[in-house]
Amino acid sequence: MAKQVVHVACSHDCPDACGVLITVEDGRATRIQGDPQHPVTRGFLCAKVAKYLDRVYSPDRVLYPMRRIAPKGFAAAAKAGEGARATQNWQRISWDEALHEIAARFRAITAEFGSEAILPYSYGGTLGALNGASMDRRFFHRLGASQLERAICSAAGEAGLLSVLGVKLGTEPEQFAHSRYIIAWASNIHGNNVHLWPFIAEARRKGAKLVVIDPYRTRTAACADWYLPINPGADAALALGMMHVIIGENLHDADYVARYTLSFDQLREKVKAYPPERVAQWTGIAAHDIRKLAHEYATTRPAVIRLNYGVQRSERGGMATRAIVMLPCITGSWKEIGGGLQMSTSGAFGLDTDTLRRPDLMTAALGRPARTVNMVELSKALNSLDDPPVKALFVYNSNPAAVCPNHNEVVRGLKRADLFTVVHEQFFTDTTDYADLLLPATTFFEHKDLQTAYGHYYLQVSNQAIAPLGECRSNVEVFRALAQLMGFEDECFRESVDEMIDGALASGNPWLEGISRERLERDPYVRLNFSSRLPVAGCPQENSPGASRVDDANVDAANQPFLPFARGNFRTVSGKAELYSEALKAQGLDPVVEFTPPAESRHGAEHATFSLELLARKADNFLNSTFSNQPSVQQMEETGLLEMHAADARMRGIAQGDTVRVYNRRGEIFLKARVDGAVQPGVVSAKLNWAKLGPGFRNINVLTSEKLTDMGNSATFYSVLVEVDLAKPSP
Ligand SMILES: Nc1nc2c(c(=O)[nH]1)N[C@H]1C(S)=C(S)[C@@H](COP(=O)(O)OP(=O)(O)OC[C@H]3O[C@@H](n4cnc5c(=O)[nH]c(N)nc54)[C@H](O)[C@@H]3O)O[C@H]1N2
Ligand SMILES: Nc1nc2c(c(=O)[nH]1)N[C@H]1C(S)=C(S)[C@@H](COP(=O)(O)OP(=O)(O)OC[C@H]3O[C@@H](n4cnc5c(=O)[nH]c(N)nc54)[C@H](O)[C@@H]3O)O[C@H]1N2
Ligand code: SF4
Ligand SMILES: [Mo]
Repeated sequence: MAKQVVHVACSHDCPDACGVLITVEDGRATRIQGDPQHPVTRGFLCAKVAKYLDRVYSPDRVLYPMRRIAPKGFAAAAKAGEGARATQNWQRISWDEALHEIAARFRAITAEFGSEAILPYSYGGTLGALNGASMDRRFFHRLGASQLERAICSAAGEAGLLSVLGVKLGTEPEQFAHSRYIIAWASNIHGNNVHLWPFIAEARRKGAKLVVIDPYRTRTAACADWYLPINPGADAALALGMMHVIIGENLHDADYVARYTLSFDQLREKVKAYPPERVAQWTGIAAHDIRKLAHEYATTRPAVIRLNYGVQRSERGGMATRAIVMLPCITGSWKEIGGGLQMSTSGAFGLDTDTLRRPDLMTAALGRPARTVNMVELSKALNSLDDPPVKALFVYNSNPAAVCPNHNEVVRGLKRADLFTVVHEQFFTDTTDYADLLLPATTFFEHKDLQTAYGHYYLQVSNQAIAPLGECRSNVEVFRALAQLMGFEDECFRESVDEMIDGALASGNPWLEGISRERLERDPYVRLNFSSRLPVAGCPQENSPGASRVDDANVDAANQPFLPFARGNFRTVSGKAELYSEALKAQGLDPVVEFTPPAESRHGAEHATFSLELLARKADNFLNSTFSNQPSVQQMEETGLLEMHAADARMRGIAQGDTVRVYNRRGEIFLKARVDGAVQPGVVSAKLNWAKLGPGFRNINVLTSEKLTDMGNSATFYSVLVEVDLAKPSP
């Protein structure tokens, strides 16, 4: 029997980008395990991906192209009594037929409304560099389709981080083992970033303290040395309060500040307005605790912050991130191994994204950049966008009918009979219920890709382990075939996967020096080459206006700890950590930093009507909406719950297990009350999953809004006010 072990990289939207080994026997995957040789992910997988064979070989996979032969919508499917698959709604067709129909419809729509009436919609189904964003972008650029602003996840935090550092770099996970004080700030480590935990555990064995700042008592909070529940959206106030204490008591690193930061004096003035007593009222954290946190953070060395994206899913999330990122810049903890901060490491990879995505094809096609539609505002785009209206939607790598805010309005748009919707998917998701044409997609077992990471600095080639199931095709192959049918002659549409990987690696980023596809195929865990010199002029580093300076400060021997800002090297315009930003001022924002409570919060105007702050969180065992339909994973995650505090429950006559109605102006959902101490008074929490598997075929996004954040135009999933009533007592 032919048996081999293939190295792949998990491509899910997760900071860890695990090294994975798949045993393949006679063409069938028979075992999945973590690659013990991967220096960060070190041989274990999260619980959901450990069950991945169930996903790949699920009887529920979409395996063939199909055409809808029933009305759009889940109700239609449910009535026919077939649950999620509803195969009687579909007629199997050939790839040829499907692709010809798409090409014909795209041509007709372009002729009548212009090419911008076509909207691509994709996000984090796979983060592989090729299947995430390459041939698809080339295709839509060449077509002249509307551009999608992919801001649903991290854009506010990125804008906040970049406003101070100028680049998305941070402390590498391995260094957390050397930290003595670790703050997990809006960071659900056991749920969303589990491979960081062993490094934290190692640090704690050596005496480090773990502090968790989160309005939800996560598993990580439960095992922290100090858990600080914070009111949602109040993080900027806390960081400002900490800086008030640190600067006020001269606990900052005056030398580092003088050398490497811009406009410290303005920050010093600003933080005077945030004494701990004032900050306590916003954050719900006692003034003496704020003082203690500031002291401990500034004086225990090295101290590191794992900042995750929970903070920035809030109306003022950009400014909150900015405030927190200033902390290691004033304590100078960037100098120390095990110091600094990590939010994202993705800025180090510097692949040649222009070569992968070819934005020049769009300007060539239209003579200008195409209009931009923010993916957070899909409901508005489908229901009210004009000139031209959206007439065709091509969804891949995403499940908007589950993950988009203001679900009811999204569904109203997706139901439009005149909207031509194509969905390329692995499963019969909430979104496929509104597709006219359904195309079968491969999993990361079934195609080759190049994998970066946003939680460490290792690059991997993910090999193809098995042949595609049924007639599944990868994103790259679908858009390559469509380009051919549309008559797009450009050479780039004929490139092979290997040629695309080679092109991505040939960016000139010095940290990729010596890293070729061939080397990655031999050596599955290659760390970026930080021994190489800093980027020099012309290097296509992402968002790095200051990258033209040559500096020797980062010249570490290979495999030495990477200290990106030990001697400055910030990639801002000034080359310093910008505590004052002209760019923010130009946007009408505070150029230093400030705190304003979110409108949808306990300090906002609507609080009189809807008095509870909802955290519409992710599930530890799902990945956004992915996995929520997989029986072996469902067993690990209880859904349909509203977690609330005993005081709020009592006030409403609600007891554990009762059915409650959770509602606001946007919608309502019926959930089961769970009174378990996970949240503080005034806060409730519920988790994301597939809508059609939820009570009343809805999910928590019926309550969330498409309001955008202060920076980055991102989503505000964690700035939501609701009210809760008793609907039906438990029997
Ligand atoms: N198991 C699992 N892993 C995942 C995902 C998943 O769905 N499940 N999703 C993946 C994706 S797409 C991403 S972007 C990353 C995101 O990973 P994280 O950045 O960790 O994102 P969240 O879970 O949104 O938020 C983290 C924590 O912030 C808390 N939080 C909410 N509001 C606030 C606030 O105002 N202040 C503070 N201090 N904390 C707040 C939440 O309760 C949560 O525990 O995880 C990835 N990994
Ligand atoms: N209430 C609430 N809503 C949220 C969030 C939250 O915390 N709370 N989190 C938000 C965040 S951070 C994010 S990133 C978004 C995530 O939004 P999405 O990226 O849409 O997330 P998923 O639900 O994981 O859906 C991805 C889909 O891609 C499919 N897929 C996987 N691989 C491939 C492939 O190779 N090709 C194709 N064609 N399809 C593939 C999967 O089967 C899956 O259905 O959700 C956002 N929505
Ligand atoms: S989802 Fe994250 S933790 Fe799980 S296997 Fe993939 S990369 Fe690793
Ligand atoms: Mo995300």
